[in-house]
Amino acid sequence: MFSFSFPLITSPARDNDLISIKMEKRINFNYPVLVVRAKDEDSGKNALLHFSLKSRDDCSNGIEYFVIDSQSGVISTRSSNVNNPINLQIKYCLVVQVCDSPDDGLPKCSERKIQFQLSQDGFEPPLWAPETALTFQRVMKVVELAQQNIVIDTFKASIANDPSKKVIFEMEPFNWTCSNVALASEKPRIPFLLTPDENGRNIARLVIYQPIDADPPTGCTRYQFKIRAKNAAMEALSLESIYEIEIVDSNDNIPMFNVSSYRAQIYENEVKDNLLRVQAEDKDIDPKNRNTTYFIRCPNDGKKFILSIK
Ligand SMILES: [Ca+2]
Ligand SMILES: [Ca+2]
Ligand SMILES: [Ca+2]
Repeated sequence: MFSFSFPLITSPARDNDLISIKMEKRINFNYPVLVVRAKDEDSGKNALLHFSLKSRDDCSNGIEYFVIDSQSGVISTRSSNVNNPINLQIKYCLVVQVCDSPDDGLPKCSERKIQFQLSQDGFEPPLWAPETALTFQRVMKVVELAQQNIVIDTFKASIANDPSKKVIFEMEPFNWTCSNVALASEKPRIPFLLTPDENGRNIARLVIYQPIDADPPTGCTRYQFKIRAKNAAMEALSLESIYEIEIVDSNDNIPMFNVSSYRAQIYENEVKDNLLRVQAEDKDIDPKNRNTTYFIRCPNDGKKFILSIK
């Protein structure tokens, strides 16, 4: 028995139609999206059809994400794509080839170019609430001695404005200005924490959970974070914005003399310029918090000594 007829793909019936496929549940791996049907006028083995996917220059972006069952013609998402999820914004293109399996000679084949797009309600990245979007446009100023456990900002996001769809929030420091240069490449101690809402709403709060230090040797004056909102149903559907915090210096350091006591000698009745030089340092970073003035505290002897600032 010879193979006379070419197999014919009957569904989809035409090339290039854009097929819209609605997903019933979350897009995962091994999820069937489409069935390709074909017929062959021959009988027996000559009508036994095999489906496969082909990569073609004009239509290749789907092959990474989908597989076809050679017998049933079912196209499903690839099982290895956990980290490479299907994107609902993209039109995928696949070239399906169907071949018969003749006893003699080469198989007869035909092809169909299939374009499709997947959609599912709620299967989108989250969106920031308008008031949250605004918080990313400014620099948040936090005072160094700010109280712990206070909320410094609130982030709110939702998926297609549907509060029943869950959003997960994350914070990742990626840039900072700290006085210890050795720490420049190393992540400093971050005194902030992003906490989820106790009632499960799609809100996260940025709180101060450790004392903040702006001063040397280890303090930091600026932090930049990536604030990320992820669709809990598929975390790869995420939204990311940059949030910046500037620390405003507080006067939390007293000036310190660089030695614990000073000693000078002077002869009786001698008058001397530059009897002793003292120096104190203040670790605060804001000049107005480190501005140091000197006094002589002992009032009787003080009349005999004059302090000059140089
Ligand atoms: Ca400090
Ligand atoms: Ca000070
Ligand atoms: Ca300070």
